[in-house]
Amino acid sequence: MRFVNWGIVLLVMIAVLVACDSDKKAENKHPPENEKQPEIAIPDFSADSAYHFIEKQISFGPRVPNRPAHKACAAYLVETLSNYTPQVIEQNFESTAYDGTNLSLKNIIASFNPDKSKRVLLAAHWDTRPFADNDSIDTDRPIIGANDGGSGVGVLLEIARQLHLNTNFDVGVDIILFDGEDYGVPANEKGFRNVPYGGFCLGSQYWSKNKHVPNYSAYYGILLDMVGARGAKFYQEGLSMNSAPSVVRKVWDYGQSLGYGDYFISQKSEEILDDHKFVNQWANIPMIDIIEYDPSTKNYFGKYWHTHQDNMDLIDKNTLKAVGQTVLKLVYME
Ligand code: AHN
Ligand code: ZN
Repeated sequence: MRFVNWGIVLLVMIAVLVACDSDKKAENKHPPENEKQPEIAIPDFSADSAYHFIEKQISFGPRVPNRPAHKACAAYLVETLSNYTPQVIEQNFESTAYDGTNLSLKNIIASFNPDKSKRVLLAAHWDTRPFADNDSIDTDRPIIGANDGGSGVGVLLEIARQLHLNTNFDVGVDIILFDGEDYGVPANEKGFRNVPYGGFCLGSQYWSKNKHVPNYSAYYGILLDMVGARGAKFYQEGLSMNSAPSVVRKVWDYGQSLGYGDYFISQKSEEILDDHKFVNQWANIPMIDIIEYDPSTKNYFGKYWHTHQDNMDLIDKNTLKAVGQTVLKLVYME
């Protein structure tokens, strides 16, 4: 009689059983289209609330660094975020503006699920431009920045409120409000040609070299910039597509599937210098930029951009809802 190694027979049987079982698990992870997916409750983003958060910011006046309104608004932002999480950090620093002015700046960071290692970073700039360089009148007066400054922060404050009310999300979330984004060299200004990055994005440059937590990293990041104007269109921005194409596709897919296809346009746009550049290239965190883009205007943003028209009249709750609900879905699905 031939020798049978029962040990090997047993091992083969176990291997077959294990393989069958993991096949089943794989099936469960990807149910066929017609099978119902387990429902994940995604909270309703309140555009009314986001709108209120924008009104509140502009009630302080232009949030121009070194001015009292900037300081008062920072206190309001810290206090508001502290209602939603105990983890709020104020990162104070000094930076030199393009014209040599010393600026006292503050990045504000609010964290949710601080112990989770898988993290999503959501950001916007909270400062506003010191001049209306694209306007035809009062060009040296600061803009109120309802959209450019106010809108991204308004959406993020409402997301923070939802994260506090509905804790059934698995990922860690860090909300960073960058300062000193919009203190760049005025358009038509002939001097200052050698200023790095035109003097824009001072807060994200500082944070990318001095993260609030040593060795901090995130799975990916999303920057919101000018996300509240009536009829805004969001194209797939060049640097975002080069550094985090899968994140861009996921966001645009969610946006379109939620019915916001008029806002999320599946076409690539020019590369735009914005805070995500430094998060990508200096902090090595893949970050996309959801930013209004209008290929028909010469500066690619709306006609209101860096003018006194950037006020509450421009803000549309439907635009805030489209962006806010899409980003909120992303967080709860991670
Ligand atoms: C520049 O103006 C070079 N980039 C757009 C960044 C920005 C300014 N976003 C809002 N204001
Ligand atoms: Zn701006």
